[in-house]
Amino acid sequence: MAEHFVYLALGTNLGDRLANLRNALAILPPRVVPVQFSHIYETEPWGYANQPAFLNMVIAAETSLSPAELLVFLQQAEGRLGRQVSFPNGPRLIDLDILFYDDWIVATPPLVIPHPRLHERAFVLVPLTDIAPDHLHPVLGETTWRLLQMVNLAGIKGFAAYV
Ligand code: PH2
Ligand code: MG
Ligand code: MG
Repeated sequence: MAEHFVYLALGTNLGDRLANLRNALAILPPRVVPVQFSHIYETEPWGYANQPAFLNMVIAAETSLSPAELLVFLQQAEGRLGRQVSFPNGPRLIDLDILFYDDWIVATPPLVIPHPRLHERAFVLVPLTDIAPDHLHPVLGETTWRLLQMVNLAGIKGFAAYV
């Protein structure tokens, strides 16, 4: 029984980006079972400008893994999908980040939930608003929709309705 409900962010800016998203969604089950999918957005790189545009999306998923197990599982999935070591905010074949884990607050780096920068990032908040506009951020006490009002939406374009 999958008793936990999580939101995950997917990002990719190398190779066949749409295929990278599809492949990521395909290898998550059965440990992590996607149940809701945002649209897909093409987004200007944030943090380090000199790299290709990203595709970003957000999913909701069910899992029995603990937060620490989920982090390891996602890192292993990134490796199986072919991700090479890069630098912070640098180009990546696939990035799988935990945004929320139920309404838990976890602060044991490298495991920090909610994701510490999600509220600053339009490339996360726009797709998260597709599937969870009323979700309350357990630390900030704001809904996704309210957080979205506070970020700059420049550089975020719709790319595809569905993977
Ligand atoms: N991920 C980063 C750094 N910068 N920029 C965009 N547009 N999308 C991302 O997913 C992204 C980024 C680090 O994980
Ligand atoms: Mg990331
Ligand atoms: Mg990551």
